[in-house]
Amino acid sequence: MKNKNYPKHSILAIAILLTWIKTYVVYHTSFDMKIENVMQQLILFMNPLSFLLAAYGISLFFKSVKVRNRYLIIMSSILAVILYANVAFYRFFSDFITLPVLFQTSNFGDLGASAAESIYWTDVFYLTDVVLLIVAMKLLPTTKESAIVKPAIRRAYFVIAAAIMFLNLGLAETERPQLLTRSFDRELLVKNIGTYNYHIYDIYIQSKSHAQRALADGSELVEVNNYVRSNQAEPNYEVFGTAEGKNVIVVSLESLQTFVVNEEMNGEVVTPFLNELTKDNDTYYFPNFYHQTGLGKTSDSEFIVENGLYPLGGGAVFFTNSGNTYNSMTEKLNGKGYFTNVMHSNNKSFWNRDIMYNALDVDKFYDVDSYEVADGDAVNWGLKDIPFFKQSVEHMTEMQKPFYSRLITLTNHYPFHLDEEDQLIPEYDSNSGTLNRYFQTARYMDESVKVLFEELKAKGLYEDSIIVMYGDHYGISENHNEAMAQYLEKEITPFESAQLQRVPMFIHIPGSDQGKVVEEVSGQIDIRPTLLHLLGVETSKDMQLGADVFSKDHEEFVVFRDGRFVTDKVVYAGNVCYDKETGEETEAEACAPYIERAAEELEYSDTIINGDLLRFYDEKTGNLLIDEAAETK
Ligand code: GP9
Ligand code: MN
Repeated sequence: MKNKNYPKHSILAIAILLTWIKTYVVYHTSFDMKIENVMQQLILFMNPLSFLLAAYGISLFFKSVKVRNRYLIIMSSILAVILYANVAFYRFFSDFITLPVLFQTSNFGDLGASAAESIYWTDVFYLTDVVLLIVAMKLLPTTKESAIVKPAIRRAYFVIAAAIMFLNLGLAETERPQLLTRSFDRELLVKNIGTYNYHIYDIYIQSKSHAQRALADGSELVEVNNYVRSNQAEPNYEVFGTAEGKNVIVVSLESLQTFVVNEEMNGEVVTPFLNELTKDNDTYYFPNFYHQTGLGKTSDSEFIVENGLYPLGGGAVFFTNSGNTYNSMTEKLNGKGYFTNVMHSNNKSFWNRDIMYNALDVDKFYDVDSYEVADGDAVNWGLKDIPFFKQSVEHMTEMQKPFYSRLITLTNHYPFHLDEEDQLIPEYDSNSGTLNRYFQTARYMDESVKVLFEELKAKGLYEDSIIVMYGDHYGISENHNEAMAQYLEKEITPFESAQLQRVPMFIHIPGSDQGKVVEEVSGQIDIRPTLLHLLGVETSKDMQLGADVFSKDHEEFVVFRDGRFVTDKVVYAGNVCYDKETGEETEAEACAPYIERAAEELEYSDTIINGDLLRFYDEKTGNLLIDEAAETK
């Protein structure tokens, strides 16, 4: 055969094509990825390409044909192993590999046992591309000439690889905005940027937090500890322990904001059941309660509630710091003999929950696989809230008592679609379809909460439980300000935007007869100490930043993740100080003392998380586990 019929680098093209096609086939045959439209299919198809071009393209730097070929074979083998490792892992865990999982020794028991069962002899097919590549090398005529290409050509090659990568990222960004800043879900990442790029991204995120962790030696805790101890709020012993020994049911109300509670939309009551609760004898209702989440949305709210710390400013802490030591509310309740669990009918890797819940010490995660999703029972992001609550209560009947269950709802989620039979009120009539539908889904959420209460009563669980419910974060973003202004009949200033971050919070203690509307300005960060104190659990040694809302020491000062804050007198937003009463701009001095404190609080929280400092803290004794040298540093 004559050499010149073949371009010098046919073998490179063959290597790329083989692995590309194999990867795409594996996506479809070995992983269960939901592809919803042609665009997603296209992204899935193209996503291995940019990485393969770059990885195999390194061969263009080798002079010798032999070395180049060897490189291609080694690279193709490495990629085959990586992909196959994911396939085997997925068979058992229905998840893609992420670094912390490999470092979590507790997983290894499972891994070892499952490895054997997850491997079949037919798996040799995962090496098809490597084998074909070797065959192709044998068949193609070998050339004696140098394999090296002109730098200009090489440059052009890598420019094309980069261009494909940006095209891929661009398409992914239109399909799923903020994918890389927020992470969301491993499945979404793999679907959008591809397995290989996903691993690089994972290594980047994990090594960043590992580096920060390595730099910390615990000495930072001295200052943080002083701050936390000096802001400590003594429990109010009239309320302390009033729910001791009860089952704890904490419900995350997806995207529910306070502006719909006790309000109407075109004459329709939006949340009739919750409205009743606000006046109920057994319910504390908090109308001036704010969410404090960042990019991690629902997961951030979970993080706050569990740890009494702020989430991180960049990225979802559930992803970036899932390997940390925490002293979660779950861990404390485990210590009190509770069976702790989370119930959420979604893919378990969403928000990295499956990994993070290990760090939070959750006994069991009832994910989508614990639910039956019958035809017509799913909308938006998954199982509708009513069947979700029904099945969750069913699970509760079988739980060891007392239990602590966190239930995460899903139906009232952007883009707020509902099946016709679930639309209990008409849409609103603004120029924002999102806001228009929001009232309907909020109404559905209200109905579902009513069902939750009914089911708990029917199953005899109600009397022995305390039910805490909170809105996880806003549902209507500032993109809908115009429509929002129409509904509220006022202009949406930065002051109003901050006030729209109010989410409802309810603490319902059956038979308590203590219910009232608590006007105190408070936030999600206060839930942990408040709830633990109601359960009669001390928190005086805990490294948490919130305070018990029933305590006389509770300060009316809520810091948002982005530095805005609210007190009983002022709202600080858009670098402007507003009078809380009038919403008018007021003199800067009124906010000045708090600006620094808000920054300080966020910084202390970040320091704890980034440095993984709770590993240097003994929450039983309150001792700092650091040597004196570090302490005086
Ligand atoms: C996903 C659900 C919604 O499992 O919790 O997440 P969100 O988008 O609201 O953060
Ligand atoms: Mn949410």
